[in-house]
Amino acid sequence: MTTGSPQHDTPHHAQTVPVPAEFARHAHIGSRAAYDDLCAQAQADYPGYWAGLAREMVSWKQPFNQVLDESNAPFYRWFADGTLNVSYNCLDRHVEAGLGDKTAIIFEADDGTVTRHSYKQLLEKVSQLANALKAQGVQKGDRVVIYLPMSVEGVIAMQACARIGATHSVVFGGFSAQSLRDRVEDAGAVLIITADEQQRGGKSLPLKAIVDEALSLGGCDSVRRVIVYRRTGGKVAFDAGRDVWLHEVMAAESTTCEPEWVEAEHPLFLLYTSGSTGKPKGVQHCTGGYLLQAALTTKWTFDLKPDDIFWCTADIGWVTGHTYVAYGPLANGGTQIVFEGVPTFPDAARFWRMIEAHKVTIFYTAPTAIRALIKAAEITAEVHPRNFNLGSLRLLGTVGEPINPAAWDWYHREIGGGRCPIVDTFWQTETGGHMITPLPGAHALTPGSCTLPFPGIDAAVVDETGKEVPWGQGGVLVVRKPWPAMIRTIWGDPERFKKSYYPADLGGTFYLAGDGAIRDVETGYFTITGRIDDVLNVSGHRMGTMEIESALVSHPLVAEAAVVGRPDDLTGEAICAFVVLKRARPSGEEARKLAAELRNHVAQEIGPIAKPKDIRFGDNLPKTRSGKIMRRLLRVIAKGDAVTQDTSTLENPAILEQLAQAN
Ligand code: 6R9
Repeated sequence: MTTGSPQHDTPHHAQTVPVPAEFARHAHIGSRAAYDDLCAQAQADYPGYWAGLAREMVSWKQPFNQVLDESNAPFYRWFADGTLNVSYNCLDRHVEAGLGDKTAIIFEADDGTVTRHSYKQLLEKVSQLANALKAQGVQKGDRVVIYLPMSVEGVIAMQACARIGATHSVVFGGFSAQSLRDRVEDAGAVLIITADEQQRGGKSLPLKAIVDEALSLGGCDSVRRVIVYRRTGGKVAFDAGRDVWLHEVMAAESTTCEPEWVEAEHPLFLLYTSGSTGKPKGVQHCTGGYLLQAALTTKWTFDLKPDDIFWCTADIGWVTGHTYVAYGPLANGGTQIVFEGVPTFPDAARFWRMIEAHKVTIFYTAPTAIRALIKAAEITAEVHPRNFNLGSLRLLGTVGEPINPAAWDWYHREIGGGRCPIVDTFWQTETGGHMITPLPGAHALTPGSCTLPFPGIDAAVVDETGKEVPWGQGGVLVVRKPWPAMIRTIWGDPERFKKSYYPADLGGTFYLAGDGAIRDVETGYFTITGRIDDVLNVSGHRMGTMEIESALVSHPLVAEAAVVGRPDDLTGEAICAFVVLKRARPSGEEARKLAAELRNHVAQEIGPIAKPKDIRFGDNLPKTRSGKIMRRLLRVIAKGDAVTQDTSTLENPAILEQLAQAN
């Protein structure tokens, strides 16, 4: 194990930013004492603490009596004898409470068109699609793959699945046909919901055609239907025996649909994410515990109030778009923005213009977006946020990767006007919701630190044997107690779940997050130092190095490939690939051409997000005498640094010089 993201600069603790008194006065959790009290409650009676919140935040059909079942650890069960429906909790109960006309979603399309859906309208559409799914033969427990752009329809599709107890698996629209096929096959999906095209940054990109290609690759016999949302009206091929239009199947259905009451442990969704081995993992989430934490973290971390306009910029293809677009804000009866486009179209002021236009109060985005917009504002004065009235904002958030203090300062000053707290939320696909994060009314902030665990989360920094290390000393991040929204298993591979997250060398009862961390000597605040496994974080997207290596070696000319990350000012980490060809090492123009071809090949195999930024060719890779690739040396070379480490175990030291040369 190695610790430390290369790109992370140390938080400057001298610059602690206190909680603004005005913010604390109105906050749900309004002081450090209130936070400490919640932690003490969880400490004193762990199941009782979560049970109380589960009764307060979630409407149950059949109330639960069992809270936490640890009998088959680490396959923990929460609230197992209770039944509920997520869509009922997100929609019906607000309509029943008289909030039917409240705006649930303000949608802004790529071209700037704005549409609104009230809770009542959303409920009617979700019910229609739920009925349509049933009419197509989808049953409780069936898997439905959703391959849609950011859209109200995407949220409706997820909610409709939840309404009938179908398990959705959203695949990000940037994934290739091959990646889509792998996920459809692994999930055994019976139906796919897609769109004709997606519209982003003024360009339309095919989705239906990619679905067609994915299904033609074979292995997807489980798929009986494809429902197509007409987004652009672009021409698509239609298989009369398999494909149907979304608007047609919805129009045929009633606007009411009795929710399917499911057990708390019923799988709500699968979401595929990269691990340190080649095959993506289908992270399985449940219904009750997940909903509890989606609702609770949205309320406490974002201090969400009825009048807020909440905007999380994440795509529904990632976990952030699940918990903080599709579920958390709706579970709280909030009003949120759903945005189809990209931050740089028609120009890099899009976010700031939208915040002004919609009077956004809470804004949640990724450090990579902030860094890109800082750069754009430095180059072009017109897109600088100072040109816009961002006075509606009261809270900012970040997620996905460590935020470097310089970007934090800019975000705080230029976007937050120095008055808005920033919640730097650490969590993962597997955790379901925020794990370590400031509560904005309770915690003074340190740029670059995600501060302290969410009340009830037992996070710790330990050494390789599971022993807690003193504050100020780096180690691996673990969670010592199960929590309600945690991953239940890896779909179809319980052994891999156990091995990946509950390794025996840590005692078998600690959840291993896969990140390194260090706690501040004085405050105990956590700083995440980056992944300790072979997972890269590029623009906040998780990419397994092995996945990219397999994609590279599937090219007929490639004999061997090793992929490492190197620090990048904009994307956090950049993908750097070292490649050995089945023929002589190319140079000059030929090398540049081949590198371009390999990049496209990776985009074909996985998706454009996995394209290596840098490809270098060698006659061989640096290996130990026993044949292990020495990635630690490749990381040094990728960075452009001189190798000062001990290379005595290296079989072929001369290769280092060759690989240090860029094409
Ligand atoms: C929600 C999400 C998870 C990985 C995680 C870590 C990194 C996420 C972070 C952060 C530092 C933060 N990460 N939030 N690192 N500070 N606030 O991003 O899920 O896509 O599964 O990625 O992202 O490395 O392990 P996911």
